[in-house]
Amino acid sequence: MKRYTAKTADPDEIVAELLHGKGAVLISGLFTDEQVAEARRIVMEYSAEADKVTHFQGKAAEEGRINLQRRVWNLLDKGAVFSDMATPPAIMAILRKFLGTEFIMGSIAANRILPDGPGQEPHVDYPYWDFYKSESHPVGLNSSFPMNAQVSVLLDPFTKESGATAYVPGSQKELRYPKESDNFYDNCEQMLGEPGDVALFYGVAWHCAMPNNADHDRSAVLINYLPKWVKPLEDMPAALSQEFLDAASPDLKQLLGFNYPYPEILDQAKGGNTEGRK
Ligand SMILES: O=C(O)CCC(=O)C(=O)O
Ligand SMILES: [Fe+2]
Repeated sequence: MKRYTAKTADPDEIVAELLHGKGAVLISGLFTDEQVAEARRIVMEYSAEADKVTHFQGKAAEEGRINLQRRVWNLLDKGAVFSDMATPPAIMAILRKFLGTEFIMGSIAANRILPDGPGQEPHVDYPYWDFYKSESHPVGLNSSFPMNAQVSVLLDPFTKESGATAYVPGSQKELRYPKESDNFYDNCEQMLGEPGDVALFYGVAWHCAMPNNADHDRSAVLINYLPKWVKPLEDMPAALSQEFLDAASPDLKQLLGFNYPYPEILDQAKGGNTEGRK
């Protein structure tokens, strides 16, 4: 996986790497230690109990260990630091090229895997996440243009031992769900990094969290980005207060879909409503 800093993260080079190269890059230096510590503190607090829906549990569900993988959803509501994590200028510049200038956010959640916690099953991410039912998607759909970008902001050391996200380099070039014969575990690399690093990847690359065999937690903020016309996974505007929405920065308003507010009742629209919701 190629490594960049905010200064060296050239958008054209990274877009090419996501589409035609390995499908994932690492970018360091986008957040301060204080921001990372604050985000981690909030994630730990909200995940003290295991009660939230999570995905791609694989064998862990059968083994009854799903309580060792925990989610915290709707992070924008849980601390101002997450608004900053969603909109670093270097990421915004790359994603404007990758997903189109008016791209949106589909979800911002944390994934915490406790010591001895299980890995996930290899998968692809939203909106392709149920591509094992490929017939439920349009005929001929392929990964030549992206309908997804994933950011993981690492909150703990991501090492082999702690279960850093694994992915198969190049697998983003063919859109399909991974299967047994792909020998995922023989062909994968891991997204190794330090707290505060960002792993940016094209979520059609086959990937999964790996088991946490370290003696510490392994958490990350997972942000899903989409082109403006893909239906987001989390209904963030509905889950946030009017006060939050009114105070949101222009970048955040874009990510929340205010710049492209469809569907609308066009019978009642006063024409050209591209300025956001009331
Ligand atoms: O936490 C990780 O390492 C990856 C999580 C992931 O891929 C997902 O939940 O979709
Ligand atoms: Fe995923």
